[in-house]
Amino acid sequence: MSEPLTVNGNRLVRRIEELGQIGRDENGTLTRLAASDADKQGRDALVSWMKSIELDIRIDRVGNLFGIWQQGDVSLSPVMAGSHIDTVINAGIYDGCYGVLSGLEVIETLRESGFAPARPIAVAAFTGEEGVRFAPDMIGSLAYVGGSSCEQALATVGTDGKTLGDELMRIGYAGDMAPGTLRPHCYVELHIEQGPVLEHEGFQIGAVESIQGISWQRVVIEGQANHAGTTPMKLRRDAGLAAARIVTYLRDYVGRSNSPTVATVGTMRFEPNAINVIPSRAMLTVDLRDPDEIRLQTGENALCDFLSKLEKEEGTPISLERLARFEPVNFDDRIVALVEQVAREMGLKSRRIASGAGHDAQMIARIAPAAMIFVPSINGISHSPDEFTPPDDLVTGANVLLRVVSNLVKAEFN
Ligand code: HGY
Ligand code: MN
Ligand code: MN
Repeated sequence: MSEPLTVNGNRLVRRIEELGQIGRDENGTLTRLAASDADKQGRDALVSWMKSIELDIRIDRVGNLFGIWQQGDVSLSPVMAGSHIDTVINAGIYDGCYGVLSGLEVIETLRESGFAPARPIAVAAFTGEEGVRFAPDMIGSLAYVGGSSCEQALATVGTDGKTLGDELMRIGYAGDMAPGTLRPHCYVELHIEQGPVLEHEGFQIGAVESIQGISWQRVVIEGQANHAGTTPMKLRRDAGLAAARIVTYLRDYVGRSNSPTVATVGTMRFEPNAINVIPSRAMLTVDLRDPDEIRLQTGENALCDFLSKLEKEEGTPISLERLARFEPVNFDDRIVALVEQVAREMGLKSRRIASGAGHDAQMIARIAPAAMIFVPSINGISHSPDEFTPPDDLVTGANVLLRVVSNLVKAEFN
């Protein structure tokens, strides 16, 4: 019996590490924000790898990048594997990149093996999944599935005041294809878990069946600048104090709710940001997530009520701006079951798992059967330079993706 087909693990790991070097500063910090110069360099590297295996390269108007292996009946929609190659600030090298490069590796391996798929197979790198520079997160895949208009996405102003459209033009990745033109037959995203469950429980593969809901909001608090030494405490309108009360309120709220709800204040800025001036303004962001939509809404309402109380107590008018809002998503159980079956056939320990992190698959699930495959993250760490998954686990996950994709090429989803 011939050996089962496997990916070229060395080639995959080498490319992950090579891409992981693009976007490092003089201190070795890795940051490849959407539509930045570093993102351009990363995209250029990906395009050159796609060209080396003669993929049909397509770029849509919001910069979503596709490499299509035009095989079989090219009038049929492709089986698609993908993720993103933009990163957070001071990132690790696996989040997103692993799924894109594994999708490329699967196509390259199938092509080298003489496999003749009945339909095309595509690999996708979606624009701005992280949302750090241009909110919301998944801005590219959201436009791709029609969750926002193309114009809306391109007009989005980044944290540096530039628009996504101008920046994509500047880096040469403003394509002409309307987002969504290339619809997938089905979609599978291979990703690191970014959490502690698989490692802690000793599983090699996660068959991801759902993603929790996400709520991102920006809070602006108006106080009054005044002298830190002469202003009595009871006469202050201290935007900094109000901001601090929001952080502790969220921690207390989640603690009391006794639920899997999570809340994060990841950014906070004071004006004028001087040691001896009472902050006249505070800007912060709230990232609230919950697997249950009703509980997520309850959390948002509780925060809103607290802010109304807070602005009266502190005399600091507060405004709220929505940056992102995605409901929880359940993946296609046929593909989830296929991931489990493939893991079983390969003698791998797998479990079904929910994703705490958002992913492009959360958007693609709106237009096509979709699911995800997780591999363990060491110490559950991600969005950090300490993010790590051993090469053997990376290759194992890519071999699961290889078999899942090979099966999906024949699958009919009616
Ligand atoms: O924030 C997230 O969950 C994803 O990493 N963009
Ligand atoms: Mn990701
Ligand atoms: Mn991420």
